[in-house]
Amino acid sequence: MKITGAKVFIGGPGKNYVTVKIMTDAGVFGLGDGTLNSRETLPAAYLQDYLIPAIIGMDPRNSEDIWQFMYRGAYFRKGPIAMAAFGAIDMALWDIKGKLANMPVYQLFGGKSRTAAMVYAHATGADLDDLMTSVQHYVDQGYKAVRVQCGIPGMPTAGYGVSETKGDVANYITDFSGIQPKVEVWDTGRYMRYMPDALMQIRERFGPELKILHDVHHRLTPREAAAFAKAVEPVDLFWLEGPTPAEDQDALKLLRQHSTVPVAIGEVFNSIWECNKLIEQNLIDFIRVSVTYAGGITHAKRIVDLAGLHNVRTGFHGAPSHSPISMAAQAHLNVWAPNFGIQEYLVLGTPECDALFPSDHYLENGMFYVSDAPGLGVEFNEDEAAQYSYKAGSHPIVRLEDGTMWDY
Ligand code: CS2
Ligand code: MG
Repeated sequence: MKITGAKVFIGGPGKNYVTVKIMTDAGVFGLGDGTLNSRETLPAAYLQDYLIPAIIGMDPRNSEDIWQFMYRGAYFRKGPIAMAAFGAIDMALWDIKGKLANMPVYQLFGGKSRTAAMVYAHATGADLDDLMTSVQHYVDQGYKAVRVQCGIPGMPTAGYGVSETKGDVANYITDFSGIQPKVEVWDTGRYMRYMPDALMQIRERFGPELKILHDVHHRLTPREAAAFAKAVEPVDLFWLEGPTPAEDQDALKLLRQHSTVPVAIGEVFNSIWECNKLIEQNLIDFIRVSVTYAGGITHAKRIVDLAGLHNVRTGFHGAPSHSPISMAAQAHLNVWAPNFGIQEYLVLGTPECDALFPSDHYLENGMFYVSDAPGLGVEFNEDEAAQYSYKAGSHPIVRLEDGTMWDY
């Protein structure tokens, strides 16, 4: 059996999804996602210029060897662009494998460990009142877990994960009005003084059962993160995400010495080499990688297995930039992984998105149910795709009040 060709599409309803379709001489094809938010043309070029020409003629069933070929064969390894491109090919090969076996992909991992995967949604508010309304909206829909972010009084701009406009939960990250990034201004002191009490008010309003998550987005130093974690301990968070800059695997040691707050990190990691110490030294409780920019199912599954050995659970990234294909690949891992934790799920099921990517996967009462169709269980309607193309956009940046660049 041979790979005969592959195509790359960029676009989608309000999105720049990078979708790969791999064709074979057996008539079976596979779909993968290589979307790297606000840098989408780069994995697409890696795919078109280097990977696709090289894999034509290979046996698509040898997905492990093809992964090693892409990774080891590149000589210069890792990085989000390359790993997103590998991820797209790898997902498509697992899709093909499942279709050949006439089984949903989760069966190839070892079957179901649970009936469905708990997901969390993003509640956001320009202020705390607005945030409470947003949390209530998700609770009313049956969500068991909600991430909460709100505007900080006196902060020069809205702050991470917060819309400037009251009640707008949909699009606060990618800005398609141009390539020049919008600048947000950050003030650590105001955040640290305000947020612990705001989180406590949410806990008091919604009671002990709601799983409350909060994302710091890598903005605190190790000492500040330790102090913040101590301050939010009484809130009983499900997790505190990305308290420190992600590159430094030792940065969480201080926090661990001072607090028992569950820590999640990893949406910006693209390989096991960025989180192996964190996992092995028990510096985290949840690993946040995604199958898209952590090299696909083959590599993400290695991370999940390492995490499982050290009692670290999964919490795959599922920001709005992920396409339904990567969410499906993660859904198959979620339903199988013995150490599943939670899934971030924000691929809002708009009619346009469903028309482009028809599938039987579904969300009900805050739980994601995986499709039993062979492969990943997502179709790609190329007639629909014809109306979309790449739109240049930008990702905001963060500066301090004196102009210093900071972590977004
Ligand atoms: C966020 C992301 O989902 C999350 O937890 O941290 O929304 C992140 O801001 C975006 O993926 C950045 O592109
Ligand atoms: Mg995050």
